[in-house]
Amino acid sequence: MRKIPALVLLAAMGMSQAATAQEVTLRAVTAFAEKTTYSRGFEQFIERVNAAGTGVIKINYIGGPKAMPPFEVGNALKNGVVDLANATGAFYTNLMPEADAWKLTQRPMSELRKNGGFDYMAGIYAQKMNAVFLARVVDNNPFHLYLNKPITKPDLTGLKLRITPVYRDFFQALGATVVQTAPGEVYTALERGVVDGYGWPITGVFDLGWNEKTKYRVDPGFYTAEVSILINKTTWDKLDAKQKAVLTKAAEEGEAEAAPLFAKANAEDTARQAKAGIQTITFDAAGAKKYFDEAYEAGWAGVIRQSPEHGPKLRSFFSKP
Ligand code: 173
Repeated sequence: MRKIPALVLLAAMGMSQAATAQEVTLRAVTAFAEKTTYSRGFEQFIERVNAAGTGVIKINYIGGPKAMPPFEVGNALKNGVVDLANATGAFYTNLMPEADAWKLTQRPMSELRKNGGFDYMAGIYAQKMNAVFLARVVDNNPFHLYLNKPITKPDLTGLKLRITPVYRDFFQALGATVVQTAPGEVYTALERGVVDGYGWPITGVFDLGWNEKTKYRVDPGFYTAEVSILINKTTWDKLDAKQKAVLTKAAEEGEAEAAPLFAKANAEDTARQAKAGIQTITFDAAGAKKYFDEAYEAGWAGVIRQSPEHGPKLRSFFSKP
């Protein structure tokens, strides 16, 4: 057999090397405290990507609010200061007010991915955030109002409440005064009596010790919390098919798990709150209906006010048929 010249062999080796993309490393931040309820889905995603992505793609987890203020995460993602972010729409309404509408979804993500609602939002993410929406890792997880002063009807007049954009229109519609803070400032605000209560989902009250400073939870819950994994679109477009596949698989797994995972967590934290002495405030049937209906009415009015172009479309995609 003819011997292959050494130079040809070397060139061939070099070519095969060039055809194999290098392992890429992505920088990631979360808008919620590390290892707490609303970062857990993202941390699981990172573990999956890093386990499956050896030699292909790797995530460098920079961390949470200690590394970056929660309301800055959207900007950092958009500008490519980070490649991946775990955040809720309410934290980047400055860039994309429509993102806060995720809280109003009354259909599962699997359905929204088929009915055009997801694709519609994806278009806005591309345009306003330079982002690709990979997965919603929090869903089926209602918000509540937590209080240190009792109420007997759906009237929040005279109460000063800690909010994010999630709760603003609703609590104001019921007469409250509101003050926006990051989650990291809630404990101190309660301790100092700066606020009479706060909005937060049913889970995670124990993560930062708020149970120590919380007397009441108002039922029913309203909306459904959304926390999602985003990737900078410029970064995404540079990835090869193999790298995208690793991210997509981990994203699909995380999104599929969210609803059942929170069904269980919701029940566990409801029981844990009762055990910790947090009392439940409920209204009569008419009061409960008024409270719940006002939440959606004020919520959609807020979205439509901030985005007259997209708000009505989102309402038809997201609302219960
Ligand atoms: O209350 C909040 O900080 C908030 O808006 C939120 C959103 C999703 C999950 C948890 C909290």
